[in-house]
Amino acid sequence: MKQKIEAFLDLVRQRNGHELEFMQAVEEVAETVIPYIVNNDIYHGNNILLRMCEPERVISFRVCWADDDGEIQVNRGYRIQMNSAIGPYKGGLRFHPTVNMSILKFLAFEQVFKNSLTTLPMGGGKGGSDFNPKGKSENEIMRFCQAFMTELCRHIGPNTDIPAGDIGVGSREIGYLYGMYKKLNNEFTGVLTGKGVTWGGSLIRPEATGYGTVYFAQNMLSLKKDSFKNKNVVISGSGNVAQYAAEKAISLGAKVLTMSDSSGFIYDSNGIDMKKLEYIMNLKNVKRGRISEYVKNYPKSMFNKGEKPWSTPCDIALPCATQNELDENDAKKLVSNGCFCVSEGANMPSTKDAISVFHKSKILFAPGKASNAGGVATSGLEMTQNSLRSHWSREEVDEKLKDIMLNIHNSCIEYGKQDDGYIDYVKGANIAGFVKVADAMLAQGIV
Ligand code: NDP
Ligand code: 2IT
Repeated sequence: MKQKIEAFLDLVRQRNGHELEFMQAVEEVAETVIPYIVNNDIYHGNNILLRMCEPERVISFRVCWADDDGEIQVNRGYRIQMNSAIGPYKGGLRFHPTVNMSILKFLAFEQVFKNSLTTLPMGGGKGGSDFNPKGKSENEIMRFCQAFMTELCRHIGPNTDIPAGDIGVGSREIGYLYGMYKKLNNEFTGVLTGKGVTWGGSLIRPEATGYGTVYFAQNMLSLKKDSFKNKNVVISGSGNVAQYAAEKAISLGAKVLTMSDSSGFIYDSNGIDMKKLEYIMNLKNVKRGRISEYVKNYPKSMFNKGEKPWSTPCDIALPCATQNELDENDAKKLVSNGCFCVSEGANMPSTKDAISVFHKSKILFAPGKASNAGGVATSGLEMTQNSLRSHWSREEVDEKLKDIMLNIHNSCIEYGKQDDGYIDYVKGANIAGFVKVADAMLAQGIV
């Protein structure tokens, strides 16, 4: 089996060896899915996984815009249309200086499996730009979004490819992107998700990724007859996903001890309560400030410059910032300090070696493609509401989100339960995500 996996990875490496994040995502899937393919005749010999590793289409384009000083700036824009076997391409846009082909291909690849897990008819895609929104004026953000959309608009559409937010792209950016799409195409359609509620957005979409990450953790905990009540929770990030993961954890009776950004983490031994979280939301979403400012307002807390929160003793860890933010040593620290449940809000935040530590320690570990799928699932619900030209209540959407997260959890158990009863959620998510896409690809022939 090892040889088969290596032979497959060698083939993918020949084309993509320089794309480290993409190869990391492919390796994890290959190691769990190839043994399944080998034992299932209908998939064997059809090179389905190899086909899934090659994007159906990659679009790369120039984005020119003028900054507030009149200087002309040049950025690079991308859209990876990875797989459309089960629905139109669907996935977020990331604006961050580190964005490159490898990062977007890893995200698009993960998205294919994630979207399949949601049970909704969505293919996988991802896009973005190396544009850095930090320190830009409101007008610069708007002009960049407009310039980006003047090219992207030719490649997307409500039945073709439906982008949404990701790092650096929130409701403000979706607004500017949508406005430009509408102007260029002269149509009001559900071409983007994460829209404002007064113009086609869904209630709960902003909350959905963070809430879903906590719902997934709740499902894992319930197997051990446990819950969030009185648990110490460590969270990384302080953006969209981290904020609503914190809100849900607090509302379930947990004590949230940390949040972070790329400059360091804050530790509040008394717990970040709803009022303090409101301060963080205002700081990050309105003032666009740094998490270090928290300690000025709450002097009993601490800011740990340049550090990650994983050495903080806790019961539950929710990595909600970015890829590869939690390595082997971090995982060892978490486990030795008593952490027994990790639910990923970010995409691929744990390195391969970190996941090995979690698996060897037999703690509850949920990979992002399962546990953060609530965001894209609620995007799928936004698409449905747009098609129906209707609008569901908060309660209705939240119930559907809870149901979807429970379904994903059950799929992981179906394909990931080991002989000793331990649930390998990585294996479960990868195989369950693969099966639906593979069946559709087989039915649709060699295209
Ligand atoms: P935001 O832009 O709202 O927030 C990102 C947060 O992560 C910020 O606190 C940011 O800090 C921090 N961060 C970003 N890059 C780094 C880095 N290199 N090192 C340390 N911290 C970093 O993004 P989201 O909350 O939307 O996304 C967070 C994660 O969740 C990403 O992995 C994303 O792909 C994933 N995700 C998002 C979904 C969504 O619906 N938004 C859905 C599913 C997954 P700083 O401000 O300093 O950059
Ligand atoms: O990684 C993700 O799932 C997202 N950024 C959300 C994608 C979406 O289309 O809502």
